[in-house]
Amino acid sequence: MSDLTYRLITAGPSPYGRKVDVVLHEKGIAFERVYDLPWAEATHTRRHSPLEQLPILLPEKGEPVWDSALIVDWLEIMHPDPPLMPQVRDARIHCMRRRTLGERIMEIAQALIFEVHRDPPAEITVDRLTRKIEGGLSALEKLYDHRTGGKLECDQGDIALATTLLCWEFIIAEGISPPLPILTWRGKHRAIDKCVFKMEARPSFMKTAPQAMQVDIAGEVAV
Ligand SMILES: N[C@@H](CCC(=O)N[C@@H](CS)C(=O)NCC(=O)O)C(=O)O
Repeated sequence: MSDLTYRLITAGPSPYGRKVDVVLHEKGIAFERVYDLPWAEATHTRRHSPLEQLPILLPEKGEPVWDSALIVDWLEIMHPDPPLMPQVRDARIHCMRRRTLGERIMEIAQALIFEVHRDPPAEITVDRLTRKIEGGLSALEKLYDHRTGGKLECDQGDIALATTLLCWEFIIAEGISPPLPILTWRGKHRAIDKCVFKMEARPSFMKTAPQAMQVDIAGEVAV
């Protein structure tokens, strides 16, 4: 355990927040979670992030760190042990590719869900976004077929992929997203399934299951 303490501004269902939460757990870093809602009047997010987005990591001393990818990189520099990024060049690049795909398909899925909620959705946009996710998943399947993660049991690529896919499962179960075929991934990609199956059994994933948030009229949140 490190003796530095942190606050993590996050939201119960946020896959980006969960990614950081998992990294903090994997590295054994003490922290306190603060739940927030970025678009509420009383939000804390606006005070700490120029992008008005969570997650935000607040170190005891020093500047807030915002954006999940930057937070994960920052934590890797500040708390290198245990490493979540391979040291050896090829394994490192492999991990960076997997992490980028895992993160981007989450963002594209978010755009797709917004689009299908529009009345009426633009079919051309839905098709394009669906194709991008399909492309991302097949690229990930190929990479996972030849995963060269070095000696690490769990790396940043695995965490990005699993937090994204488990988020899709959660938001479909909660009725936040319709069960779009492209987002119902389980059982369709052998190597991806294997990775997520392994990740969700880790204590860091078991302790950070996504949660629905209740929002009160003043925009304050409780879990
Ligand atoms: N690229 C950002 C995306 C974060 C993000 O989209 N967070 C959502 C909550 S899950 C948010 O704060 N949305 C409010 C907004 O975009 O204004 C990251 O990885 O941290």
